[in-house]
Amino acid sequence: AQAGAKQVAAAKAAPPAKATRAKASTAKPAKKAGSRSATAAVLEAKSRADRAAAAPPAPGGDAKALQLDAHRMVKLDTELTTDQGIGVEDTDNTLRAGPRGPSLLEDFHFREKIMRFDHERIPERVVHARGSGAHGYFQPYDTALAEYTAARFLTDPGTRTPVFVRFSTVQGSRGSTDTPRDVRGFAVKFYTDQGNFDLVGNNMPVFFIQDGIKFPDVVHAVKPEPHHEMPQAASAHDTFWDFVTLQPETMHHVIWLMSDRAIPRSFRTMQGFGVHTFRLVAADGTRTFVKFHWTPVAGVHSLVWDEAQKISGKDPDFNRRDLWESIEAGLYPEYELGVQIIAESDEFAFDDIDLLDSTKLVPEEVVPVVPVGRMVLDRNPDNFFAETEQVAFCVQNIVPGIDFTDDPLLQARLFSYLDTQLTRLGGPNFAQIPINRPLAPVRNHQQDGFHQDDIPVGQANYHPNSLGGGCPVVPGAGGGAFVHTPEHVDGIKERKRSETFSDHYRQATLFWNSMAAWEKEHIVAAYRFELGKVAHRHIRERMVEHLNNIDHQLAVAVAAGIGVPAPKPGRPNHGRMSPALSQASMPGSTGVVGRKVAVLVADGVEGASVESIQAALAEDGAVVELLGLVDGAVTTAAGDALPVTRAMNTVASVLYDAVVVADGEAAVEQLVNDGYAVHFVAEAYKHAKPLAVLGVGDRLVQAARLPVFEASDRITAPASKPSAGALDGVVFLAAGADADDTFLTELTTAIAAHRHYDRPVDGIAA
Ligand code: HDD
Repeated sequence: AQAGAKQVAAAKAAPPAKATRAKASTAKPAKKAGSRSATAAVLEAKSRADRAAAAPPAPGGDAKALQLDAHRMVKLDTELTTDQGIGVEDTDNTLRAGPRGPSLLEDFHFREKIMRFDHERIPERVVHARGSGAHGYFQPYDTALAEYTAARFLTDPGTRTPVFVRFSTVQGSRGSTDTPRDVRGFAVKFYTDQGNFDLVGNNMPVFFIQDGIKFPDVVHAVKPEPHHEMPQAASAHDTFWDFVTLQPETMHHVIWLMSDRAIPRSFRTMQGFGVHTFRLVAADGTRTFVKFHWTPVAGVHSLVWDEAQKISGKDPDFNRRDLWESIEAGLYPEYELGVQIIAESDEFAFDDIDLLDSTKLVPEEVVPVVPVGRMVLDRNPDNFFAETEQVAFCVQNIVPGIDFTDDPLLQARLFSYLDTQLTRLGGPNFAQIPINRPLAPVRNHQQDGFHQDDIPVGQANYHPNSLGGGCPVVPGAGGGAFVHTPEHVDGIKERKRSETFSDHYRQATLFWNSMAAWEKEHIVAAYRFELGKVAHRHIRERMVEHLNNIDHQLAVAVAAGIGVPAPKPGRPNHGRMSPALSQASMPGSTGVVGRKVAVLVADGVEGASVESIQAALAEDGAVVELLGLVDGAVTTAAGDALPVTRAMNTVASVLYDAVVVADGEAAVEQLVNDGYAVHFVAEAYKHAKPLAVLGVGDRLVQAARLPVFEASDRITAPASKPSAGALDGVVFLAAGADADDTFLTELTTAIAAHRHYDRPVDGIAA
């Protein structure tokens, strides 16, 4: 693990590499094709050109990309055909009896084109319908896990296993927004040389329910209500809170849902968890329990709720765009895989934790998370539908060296994922869809069904056979096959929950106790918001009773916001904490990489300070955009043209991580007189974002009536600025001064800290 940690440090120190794989559209145009066979040649050449343009393949890492090559359809420099490969004469006019006459049934091109269009949609996922995917690779740091598992992809540091990851929201439909208060899916498909391993996790380490038979109930309750199909992408409604208040096992997950974990800033800045306890199985058959954790190197960062709601309107694709643009810019999202390893003999060693109960976590302070490898997402899909929509994650997909446990939630999932793909992807051959195809060879006697894409050759389609040479041969335990862990099973057949699953509050209390003050404030506000949308008073009251079992102060604070009488003191708080549960414990190590900074400019701006800040931040990996009152360019005080990235009114402060207000008398005067600019600054401040105020730019900050100017020294002497921390993330540069190293360090420190929640924000008009 130590060696692993060193490698992480080295990897972090290295600057992010640029995307190397050439896109199809950048391949050199080939000679114009004159016939069908020439078209095929062009396609083949394109595919080759793509491959040639790609970086020298890393061992294993690009294997999936090469496999997908065979399926890529490149349209550049080709001619339009029907699905049968027949050249099309005209695709703009139907075949008619005269220019004004009736259309003819004979028009096979028209009928095929419309038929294909009519059937473009497939059923969306019943949950996790909205998602975004990316390709990448996983590489273990060292061989440390070999003691515990026979899974080669986890133990051979020389192998980069290709992965496809899909992040998702749970409640909303495919066309909903990226930033509701919701759990996020974090599903990873490892294309290992021993077959596909799917780790289908979430960004929270626990789940709502303990037994999968309750999954339809919790999903029905949270989804839009059946009579009017409202609300979309929200849990703030009666049926959800009716269900959870009647099913107290949900309480631990619900408090996570009320925390900022439910509104991640980016897929790059959220954790992932396998949730269940799985098993690792060593080559000699030794078994241990394991819990999987993904930790983003960029830290765990979230939005604030007001901001999240506004983003839903300003840019519903906020997280999706961020993932796509980061990868295009070569700022590859990266996550460290960590494991909590628990000896089988310790199964019952934990006070009030049953390892088979997915509503419980094992605190890191009790069992440390050992880093074992890293995952880098370095390539966007070529086609959303073909890859991100058609990828089929199945919890049942595991490889030798990993095994399941008897967690009743996990056991139910083993059925559900395979089953749901039949409807979603139209038949049993979905594993043949390119994105789902394993890299390991597939040979068996499964056959036929809708969309069979392979052509099985030979007479024998059964086992045992002699007509097909006895093939495929069953490799058996000694031949590297998956062998289910031998386990003694003994019990009475009954529908009964274990007594060890019966505590529903103590870990919710642990979570609450572990939060920083600002996290607690956000949790109280979230409960108030959600319950404030619940029309039935008895449901609100029931929830306050549950909260009282978690923490009395929490219950009182929530009750005061939702018109429910404060409860009498309930169960005493056990006082235990797990500091690792707080987001504050995971600031990340990548500084300002990938942070989006808006610089507000107008004609008359002091160009020098803007340009040096722009260059310095870009150098550190931030994405800097100059926002003008209109698009085009502004003229600096020195008379130069400074191009702006876009007009301010096409975006909003909620789409940025930090704001810089430029210097320049004339420029600032225009900004002060522009309501949108004033609002931009006020809103960014309210959302606890870092602000840099250059020279007379402080007038815009004053116009926004930010409390940072209540202290008179801050108004009169911004040049004698104290440290960034002392001003809660607001840094000043004196008029006409150079953006020197001290200033830039203050600014980058403030941006790297992400948010400055300790600042006063009451009464900010934004
Ligand atoms: Fe599930 C999708 C995560 C419990 C049934 N689930 C789905 C996805 C994720 C999760 C990330 C989206 C995969 C993708 O991107 O395609 N689900 C979880 C986690 C759970 C969990 C972390 C608890 C630990 N799920 C769960 C249960 C059941 C399901 C208990 C049913 C008994 N989940 C499904 C599903 C979905 C699904 C209906 C919908 C689409 C799909 O599978 O492919 O089968």
